[in-house]
Amino acid sequence: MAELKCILWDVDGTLADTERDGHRVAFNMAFDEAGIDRQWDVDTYGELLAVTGGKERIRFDIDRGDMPDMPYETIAGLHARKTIHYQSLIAEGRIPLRPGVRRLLEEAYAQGLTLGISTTTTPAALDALIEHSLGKAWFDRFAVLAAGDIVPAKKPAPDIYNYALQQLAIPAENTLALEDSANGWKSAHAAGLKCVVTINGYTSGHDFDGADLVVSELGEPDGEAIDVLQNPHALHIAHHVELAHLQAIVHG
Ligand code: XBP
Ligand code: MG
Repeated sequence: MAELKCILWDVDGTLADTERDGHRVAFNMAFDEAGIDRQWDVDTYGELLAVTGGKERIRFDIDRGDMPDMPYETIAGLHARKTIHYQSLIAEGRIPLRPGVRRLLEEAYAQGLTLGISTTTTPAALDALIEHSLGKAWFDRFAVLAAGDIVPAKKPAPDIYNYALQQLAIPAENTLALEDSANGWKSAHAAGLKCVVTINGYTSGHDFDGADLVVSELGEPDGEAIDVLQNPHALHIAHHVELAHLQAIVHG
């Protein structure tokens, strides 16, 4: 029976719904600014989310013939501009945290659990979200910020979770991942972590077969009952996800 010692959080789609009104808009601003005749609409961007990483996503769109070809350096420059636009959008405070995120983070922190970030996103984009949506105090409360290109392979590869676990020196069996997408869940699972999934508009149709719990959101105690889509552990989850539920999942 394992004890829950650590929670590793995905960022985009899990901490906050950043993709549609944040990353997507920022990519389009960068394309427009560079004179590239391409805009990613909401549905197209949903398809493109199958490819993790912004630079990789642009490359994919080029390879399938929907964007003019350009060398890696140009893609990297375009992506750097996209990150600046994203930072500005986040600084405007237009992307709030998802329900229950702050509650669970604060409760876990107060109980002395180790908290970390494990994301595909560029560090500068992560920093903007921490500063403007979570609050600067969280820079010191997360024991690891594992993000972006620090590992060779992005999600669904397990690399970013393995990196975070290595930095923390905490075993996988004592750690739970919070994710929102199939790529994220596969990455956590491949690293040997239990995983709770909070779906969103872009990921509700993904296949999470084998995930430990799939819910519509973490929810607030006074909120509406959450929709439990998959719950093999059949715990007492009716209205919102509590730390005790996460502990019970890791205990097995
Ligand atoms: C989500 C992603 C990222 C973002 C954009 O990652 O796939 O690529 O869409 O990030 P996660 P960058 O859910 O693991 O946080 O443009 O900064 O690469
Ligand atoms: Mg995600």
